[in-house]
Amino acid sequence: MDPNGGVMTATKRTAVMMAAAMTAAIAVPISASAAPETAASTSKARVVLAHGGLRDLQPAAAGAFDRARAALLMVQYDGRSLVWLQVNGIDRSMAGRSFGAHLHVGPCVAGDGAAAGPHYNSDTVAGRVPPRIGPDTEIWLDFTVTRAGTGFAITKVPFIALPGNRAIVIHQEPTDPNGVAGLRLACLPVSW
Ligand SMILES: [Cu+2]
Repeated sequence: MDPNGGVMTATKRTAVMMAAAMTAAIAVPISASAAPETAASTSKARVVLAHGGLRDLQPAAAGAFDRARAALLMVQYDGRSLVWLQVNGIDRSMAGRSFGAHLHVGPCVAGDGAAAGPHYNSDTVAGRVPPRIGPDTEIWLDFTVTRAGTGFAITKVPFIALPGNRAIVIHQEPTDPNGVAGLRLACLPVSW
């Protein structure tokens, strides 16, 4: 209900949705321990948050992400996922350049890019052969570096990634239509 008695505007609706997402994020630890299970809880959103300094996957050379930090927010609901990635502290000489970033199945291990394994692909998980590769079956979060040395990406996918110790990997190049983005530069661990 709109407290002003009028039709809810698009701006208001967006604000309400964002507030709901933030409330869900805050509510997760509380509802997990306190709230009794109800029928409605089956449609509850799960919120995954990860943040911290990026781990260096190319420690032998100085890189643009050596001082970077990142935050990832993933909201899983109704068989879908909304994912936000914010990267700060990127070398400002990279302004205007775009980098590929994806959710990979394996963990984020400093100095060991291979440990992250392949992209998380919902077709692969479902056993579909061959798997379709694209922004609907994988979580792609390519970003372009701003003059302030930040990057931001948002994506929505029609699946919920299974829990695990996983990695957001940042690559040297933008993602091409085959999902290829070159050298693995840095990663952010994400577990749920
Ligand atoms: Cu990748």
